[in-house]
Amino acid sequence: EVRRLRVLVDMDGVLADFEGGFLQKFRDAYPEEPSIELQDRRGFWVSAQYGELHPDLCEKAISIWESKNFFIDLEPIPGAVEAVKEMVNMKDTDVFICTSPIKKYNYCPYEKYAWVEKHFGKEFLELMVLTRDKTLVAGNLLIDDKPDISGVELYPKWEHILFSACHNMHVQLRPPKRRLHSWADGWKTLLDSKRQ
Ligand code: UMP
Repeated sequence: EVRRLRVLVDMDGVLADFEGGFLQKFRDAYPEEPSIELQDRRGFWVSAQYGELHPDLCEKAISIWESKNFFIDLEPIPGAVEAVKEMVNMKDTDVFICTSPIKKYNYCPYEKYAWVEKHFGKEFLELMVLTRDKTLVAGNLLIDDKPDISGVELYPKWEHILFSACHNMHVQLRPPKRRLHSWADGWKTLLDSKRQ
């Protein structure tokens, strides 16, 4: 008898380059406004850091990801598509794509499905989990670039692996919390460490 490993993989910042796509579209939409280089990003919330630059910029930042074609146009994170396609085919492994849509729902949820179909294929739509509360989802691992993941379930089933992103590079992890530095980092070893 083998226990299967269930891996939850976040989308924005882990599979899809939200930060890069945002910066490009923000600069195109607001060429006169200041923007934040990726190396200067701090904190998960883009809108909060732009809001600190100037109060008007919070709303302007939000307008970018609320626009049609923002999510579908995101580039994949390097190595992400290859890694997840390989992970899905691994023995005794179940993979789900676990993502929180924004509340302005006219484009985002649709485009998240369309993005997965575009980069992975129709079969992968079966793996989609859209939720604003990832603590409700049971899995062994959650690979996510958001440093603090909380919700109504105080004891989520998963171990959160922090996927490195421009905004979390400087976050000091409290042991035993672990990072995956990129898709070139040892994700297979990480999965094996959770098998028994
Ligand atoms: N998001 C915001 N504000 C920000 C940055 C991101 O609402 O400043 C949204 C975009 C994504 C979601 O839909 O948050 C990220 O969700 P997860 O990566 O936690 O799934």
